[in-house]
Order: sequence, then C-alpha cells, then structure tokens
Amino acid sequence: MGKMDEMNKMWRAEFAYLHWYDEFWFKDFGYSKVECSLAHPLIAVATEGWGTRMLSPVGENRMAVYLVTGAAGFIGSWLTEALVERGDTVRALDNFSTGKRENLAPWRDKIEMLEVDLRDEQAVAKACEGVEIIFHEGAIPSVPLSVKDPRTSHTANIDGTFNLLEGARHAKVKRVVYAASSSAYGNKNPLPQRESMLPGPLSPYAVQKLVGELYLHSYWKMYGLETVALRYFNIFGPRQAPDSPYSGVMAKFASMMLAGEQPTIHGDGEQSRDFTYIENVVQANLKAAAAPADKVAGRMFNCACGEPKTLNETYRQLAKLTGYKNPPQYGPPREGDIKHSYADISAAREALGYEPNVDFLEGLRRTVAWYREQHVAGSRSTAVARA
Ligand code: UD2
Repeated sequence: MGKMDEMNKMWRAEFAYLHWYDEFWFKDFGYSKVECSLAHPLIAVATEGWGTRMLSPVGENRMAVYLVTGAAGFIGSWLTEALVERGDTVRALDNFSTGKRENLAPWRDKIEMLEVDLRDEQAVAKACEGVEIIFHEGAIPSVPLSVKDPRTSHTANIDGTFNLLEGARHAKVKRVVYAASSSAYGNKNPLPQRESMLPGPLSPYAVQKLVGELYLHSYWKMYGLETVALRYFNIFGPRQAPDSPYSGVMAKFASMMLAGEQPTIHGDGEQSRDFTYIENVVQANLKAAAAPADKVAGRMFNCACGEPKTLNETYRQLAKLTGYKNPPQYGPPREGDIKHSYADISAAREALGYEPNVDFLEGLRRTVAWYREQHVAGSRSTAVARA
C-alpha cells in the first residue's frame, strides 16, 4: 500500500464527521500541496451532503479543477456548462449581484458553488486553493454604469481581479484566462483593430478592463503564472440579462421587440459592433486554457467574429426575426460610447486555432429563439397567476 493509499484510508475515517474540508488542516499536519489536493475529493465524498462536490477521481486520471468566476452570469454559466458537460470538476464563484441562480440550475448538483464577492480578498484566496485553471468572467460589465458610478465598478473590476491574481499566485494555479474587453481600443483606428495597437480606453469600465490585462501580463512576467486575456467584442446569446437599463443591446432589443415595446437607439445608429455569439467565446476560452504556454502565456487576443454590423442593421435583422414592425426611435448618443469596433482575429486563429463557427445571423436566430421561449414561458406564468 503506497503512502497516498495509507493516507486516504486514515483520513476517510478521521474526516467522516466533518462538515467542510480545508487543505490548511492537512498542511498543518505536514502534508505537501500535491498530497492535500489529491486528498480533496476523498474528503468531499466523506462530507457528501453539505454542498461540496469535488468528485474527480484520485490518481493519474484526475481531471483538472477549474474555477469559474461570475459563474452564474451570462458568459460564466456557458463556460460552467461546457466544463461540466465534458466531465471536468468545476468550482463556481458568484456574488449573485447580477448573476442568476437559475443559470446554473441544471448543473447545480455537479458543481461546487461558492457565494463569494471578488472584493473579499480572503474568500477569493481560499476559492483558488486546489485549482489548476481559472476562467475569470466575474465583473460589473457596463460602460454606462461605470460612467455613472465608477467606484463600484472599479472595486469589482480592478480590486476583484487583483485579489484573484494574488489568490492564484499563492495557490500556485497554473493558468488564468481573463475576460478582457474590446472597449480597451476606444476609438482607435485603423480598422480592424489588432492586438499590437496602442489602447485608447475612454470609459472607466474600459480602463478597468485594460488594467486587468496589464496585471495579468505582469503576473506572467514576475511570477510565472500563465495568463491569457481574451478581448471580448460585444458578446450576445441566450441567458444574457435583458432586464436592466445597463443590459447589452442585443438582449435588450430582442426581448423588448418580442414584448412589443419600442427600443431606443442611442445616436444615429451608424455606430458598429463586432457582435460575437456566445458559443464562439466558449470555444476561445477552452482553447486558451489548453494551448501550449509558449504560444499564449502573457498574451492578449481579440475574441470576435470579424464581421461588424451597424446598430441600424442589427435593429432591422432583429425586427425581422421577432416580427416587430415599428421603425427605430433615436435618442441622444450615450456618454463614453465608441463609434466603431471591429476585430482582426488572425492572432487567435494562429495561436489558439480559434474559428468563429456561429456567424452573426445564425447567432441572432438562436438568440431570438431563446428569448421567444422565455417570453412565452413568462406570458404563460403571468396568465396562470392571473387565473
Ligand atoms: C462594451 C464593449 C464590449 C463589452 C461590453 C460590456 C465596446 C466596443 N464593447 O460594449 O466588448 O465589454 O462593453 O458591457 O466597447 N445601445 C442603444 N440602445 C440601448 C442600449 C445600447 O442604442 O438601449 C447602443 C449603445 O449606445 C452602443 C451599442 O448599442 O452604441 C452597444 O451597447 P452595449 O451596451 O450593448 O455594449 P458596448 O458597446 O458598450
């Protein structure tokens, strides 16, 4: 019987009564980090029923342990789903300020859920323990909200990212893949925007997301933490929240049109965005997590379709798919808004093997189909409540 087997046998009996596991208890007894992390699944089995599910098999076939921040949000829940579906072990972190529990409901019994705010340094450090790869999606992701209340988004987006990097460094996490933003380019020309261009952030949100990228690069150079930043270009798709004044335009317009409400275009509608369907983003993340370090560590990549559309064109397509008849209503331009956003995606193609498989129109079709389902389900439950 090897040392691990002996240890497992002993701890199975010792810890059967515990409500929680904590690798520091092991460290106190002089076990190495590897031994501690190998013991985790065992302890979880012993404490089954308290909400922890670290069920990866012990030994050589053990899968990677992933931490997804912002896991109950739009992008985080898609990533969590993809990891769970392929059998990986997922620790999901969210403070539920905008994330929704129902986004994770189908996989709830297959993940470890931590209700943690990224601003809570100690809880974040603990969440990183035993993790190999982090997908950092948690943020307050809104240009207008950051203009209105820069401090709140500053603490979530900059302090939160810093806390996570510190946690990752101390826990010896292998790689952090980060949700960066195309807003970092600002109104930089020429188009399409390439990673080598100097950034030109305008809004506080754009600055915050860019600071995260710089921190990631520093942690790669200074501490050898493998980092990959993906600059997201206006991601859309099912589960994107439509119900806040700060919601992304696609979610907002699709659900308003289905409800027969009039959306407002800020400005003349000739601004353009490189709208990117969520499935492409999941693919980019999984590839960024798996790519060889010599190709990706410390780097940043555009994550987009390379297919920009004006807001007027987007409005027309959405109206067609939803059956909405009214022409657009125009309002004043939005503060901090940039005019054109259009990515060159050749670097991601080359280094990650990334390919946007779902194009703009197919993405719109799937998105409208999902909001329609939500709308029908919502109308049905309102009718039942009224009856
Ligand atoms: C920025 C980033 C995006 C992501 C996002 C997070 C750019 C180019 N993109 O998206 O990558 O990080 O922030 O939130 O910086 N609009 C209307 N009416 C509405 C709502 C929006 O006309 O009711 C317009 C808005 O003025 C803008 C466009 O739609 O021109 C897209 O707005 P958005 O809030 O969906 O995303 P954006 O571009 O700020």
